[in-house]
Formats: sequence, C-alpha cells, structure tokens
Amino acid sequence: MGQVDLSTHRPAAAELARAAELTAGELLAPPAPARLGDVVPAPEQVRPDPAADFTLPADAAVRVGPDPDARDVAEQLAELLRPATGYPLPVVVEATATGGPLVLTVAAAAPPAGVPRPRTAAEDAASVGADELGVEGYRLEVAPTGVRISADTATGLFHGVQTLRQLLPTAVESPSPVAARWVVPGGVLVDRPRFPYRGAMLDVSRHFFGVADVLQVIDHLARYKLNHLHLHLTDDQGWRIAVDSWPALTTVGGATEVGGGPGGFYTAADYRRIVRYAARRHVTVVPEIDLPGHTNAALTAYPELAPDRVAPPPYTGAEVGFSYVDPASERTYDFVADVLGEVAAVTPGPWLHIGGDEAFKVKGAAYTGFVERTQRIVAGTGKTVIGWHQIAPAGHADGRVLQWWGTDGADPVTAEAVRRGARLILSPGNHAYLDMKYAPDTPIGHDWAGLIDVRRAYDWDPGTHVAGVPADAVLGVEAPLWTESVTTLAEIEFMFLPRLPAIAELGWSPRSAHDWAAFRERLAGHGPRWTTAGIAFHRAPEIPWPAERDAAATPTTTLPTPPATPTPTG
Ligand code: TNX
Repeated sequence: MGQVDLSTHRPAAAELARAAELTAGELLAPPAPARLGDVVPAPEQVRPDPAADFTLPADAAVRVGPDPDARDVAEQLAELLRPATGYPLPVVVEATATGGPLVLTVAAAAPPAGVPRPRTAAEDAASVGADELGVEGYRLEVAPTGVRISADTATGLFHGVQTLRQLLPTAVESPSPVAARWVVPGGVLVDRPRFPYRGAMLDVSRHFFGVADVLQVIDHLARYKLNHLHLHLTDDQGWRIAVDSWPALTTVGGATEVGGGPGGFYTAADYRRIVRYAARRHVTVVPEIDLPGHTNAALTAYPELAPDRVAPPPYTGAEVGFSYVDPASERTYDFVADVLGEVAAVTPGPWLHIGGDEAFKVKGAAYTGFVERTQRIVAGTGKTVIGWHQIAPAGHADGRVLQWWGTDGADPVTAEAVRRGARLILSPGNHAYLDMKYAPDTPIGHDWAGLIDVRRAYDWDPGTHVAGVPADAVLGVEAPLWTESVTTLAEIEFMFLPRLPAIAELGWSPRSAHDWAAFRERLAGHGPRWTTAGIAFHRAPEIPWPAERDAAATPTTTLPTPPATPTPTG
C-alpha cells in the first residue's frame, strides 16, 4: 500500500477500515488456504471438498438445540469467535436445529441430504457411522452454506469446536478484532479418540501456581482434546489443597516451595473453581495426594505422622525419597481417610491418585500393606484409585489404574499387575516427561530420563509400549510436568509446547494416522496461533515454523515472555 499523508488527508472511517482490512489480508492471509486435515491431533477420517469452502458472515448466529450442555458449548464457540471477528454471534436455541452458518446438534441426527459421507478405501475399513461416535466423537461438515457439528454428547461437540477453531485462519486467536475473511475449508470430517484417558500433569507442589495459571493450562489441554488434568497437589516442598480436618497441612505445610519462595495453596473455593472451569471444557481433574513418601510438608505440620514423631524442617530442595508417613501408626490411616475423604467430596471426577512413588524408606510388606489399605480407603470414597506404577506389587483393587513412568518397556512387575486386572496410563519418562530438557542447552528442566525433543515425544506407540501389556489394558496417556525448575506460566508453556500436542496426538489419533513428517507440518502452523494468542512456546528446530517477522531474533533456547493475556473467567 502507498503511504498516506495524514496531515493533509483525513480518510473517512470506511476508508480506514478498508485499509485495515487490506493490511490484515496481507499480513494474516495464510500462504495457502488451510486444509481440512490440518488438525492436531490428526482426525480419524477426513474427506476434503475444495468446492465447499465456507466463509463466516458477519451476521452469523450459532444455532443449537435445547440441551443445556450443548447450549454451553455453543456459547463457548461464540465466545471463541467474538474477540477476533468482532461479530456479535448470538446463540440461538431452537427445538430442532435447522440450517444456518453455524449449527451444533447432539444425538445421532442423520446428516443433511447432499453432504457426502466419507468413503475412501482406507476410511471404509474403519468407517464411523453417525451412531458410533461414542462419548467423545463428533462429525464436522463444512458446506458453502454453513458448518454443522454433530455428536452424541456435548463433549463430542466441544471437541468438534476445537477442530473448527484450528480450521479457521490463525487470526482467530487474536484477542482483539482483526479484519480477515473467516474461511473454513470444505468437506466432512469424522473423528473420535483412540484412548479414553488423555491427560497432562502439573506439579503445583515443587512450585506453586495460582488459580489463573491453572485455568490457562486447562485451556491448553482443551485445545488438543486432552480430557484429564492431573494435579500433583502434595509433595515434600508443599501441601497445596486445604483440608478442613487437618488445617495446618496448608497453613504450615503450604508456606514454601523449591528455592524458598512463599508457596501457597488452594482453598476449597479455589479448587472448586478449577474443577468447574475444567468441567466446562470437558476436562476431568485428577487430584493426587502423594503417599506414603513425598510427605515432608505434611510432617512439618503434623509431626505425629512422622516415624519419630519429630517435625522435620521445611524442605526447599529438589531431592526425593527421604520422607514418609508412619505406615505402622493408626493415626496415619485416620489422616489418610480424612484427607482422601475431603478431596473426594470436592472432586466430581471418578479418580483419586494416591502417588506411591519413590517411598524408598517404606519397604516390602510395610509398603504393600500401606498401599492396599489406602486403596480400600479410596474405594470407600466411591472413587477409583490411580497410583504411580510402584504400587504394582500391592494386591489388586477393583478398577485400579497404574501410571507407568518407566524408561524401559520391559517391566514384568507392571505386566503382572495388569494380568491381575490393572489398567495403565502411560507416561514413559523418556518420551512423555515434559520436565525433561529438549536439548542440552534448554535453560530449565531435567535430563535423568534423557533429552526429549518433539520427535522423541511423538515417536512411540502407547498400544505396544510395555511388553506384555495389550492395547486394551491401556487407558491412555499422560504428559507430566514436574516443576522443580519451572516457576512461571511462561515456563510451563515453554515446556508444554510444542510437545504436549505430540502426546495428545498419540492419545487421540488412530495409529494409522501416525506419521512424523505429516505431524511436524501440521504442528508448524500452531506456532503463529500461539504467538497470536500470547502463548509462550519453544521454537523447536525440528518443526518447519512459518517465517514470522521476529523469528530470526528469537533464539530457540530463550524463554519468551508472552504479552499479558486476559485472566480467564468462568
Ligand atoms: C521422579 S516420576 C518423580 C518426581 C520428580 C521427577 C523429576 C515420579 C513419579 N516421581 O518426584 O519430580 O522424577 O523428573
């Protein structure tokens, strides 16, 4: 565009708007139109129709049936689109959703006439009918007249909305209005997850992260169809969840963190807010109370739980394995029952995680006896127990789940627990541990399980990873982030992105879609999206990020400080 001298020429508002639109068009138009399959995690079935692209009109409404959960997803779609488009996007509730630019429907409605069903040879083999979408699947149809997302549940609709978000131009991530053509590539996409449990863990004990940070983390999970947030709430360095019957756990046990900072904790109201925010995004919170080891913070508050009944000093280092509650004391089981009872009562999800890792000083029968009794306490709360795979030697408990963090898939003790009925969540330390450094020069993180670049995070198969464990015993995958060296939300994002989407794809996409070359291309487009949304990430050299104005100035090892993002609400 030519320069305009504003001192002599006062353009009318319409002219300015037009100029802004042209500039935005130049800056923001993707080099090539988005393709229907350009989604992370990769969808199960994609049938593009280049003749069926759709452009969102400024007067579009979001139409939805009366189901309250579906209405809420429609609301969230509108909330997602309003900031960048500047369009009003009212949500219109109809008894039977008819046509229109944006339509969300729940419950196996037949697809409208004229929209082709997927039917390539590969797709035929695993073709999903409208009645087989399951509890999380969805169908997204893009025609010139509109976009329709249909699912059997509001959760399926929510995942469909996340897909639609990725199919819109990058500028949709802008927190303020952008003049752009909001084009969605035409065709039909049918999608559902490979595994029911797809998660990430945030350690809020080693460093404490406030509610606002956790809500942002939930948003990152939801984008990639991860449906569980595991909160590691207690450890040696801090107890982070209020327990009414043992109040000093937080007032005394929550007062510091690694490095000696002030720590912090969640009140019951804080925790409820996290749970509610997650639920709205179809994410289940999994609380972990790590027992019998990793309990120094609890012992500082209640020395009666310590084997020698002496309060240890607060711990602000990063060693593991030295602390434990006395497995021979009845008082310990009162404590365990009270804590797990209260945490269960504020947790709507089905899971309670009891830790069980690295209790090096509680050996043999003392350890398995403690775990078995704690498993019974969990069952008494009505929840299903999860523990780190160290609990494998303890007796089976109904439905129990082991979270496997080994680095060698030959693990006969875990395989034996699976034969006795346990299911596995896979978090292999050398692929899924997001506290591992990317490369030797990564400024934060560990390397005890090796370096984990994006390819290493991506290149493994949860269905076959542990010898003797069949795919149907695998509940899913989880990417843990331990935070001994992670202190801010920007650092969380730096370690999460771009590896979290790799783990998300392993959990969601069919194995037949696994393809590193295609994944890195699909992932590349997310860099500009994160930048536009003010989200920090690691510019991993393996990913062909599109050129950005400041790309050359950003070395791959720095921790970018993102622009201030609005505090999430709701
Ligand atoms: C091992 S993995 C731990 C944590 C540490 C982590 C650091 C597991 C269940 N326990 O206590 O934070 O290594 O990578």
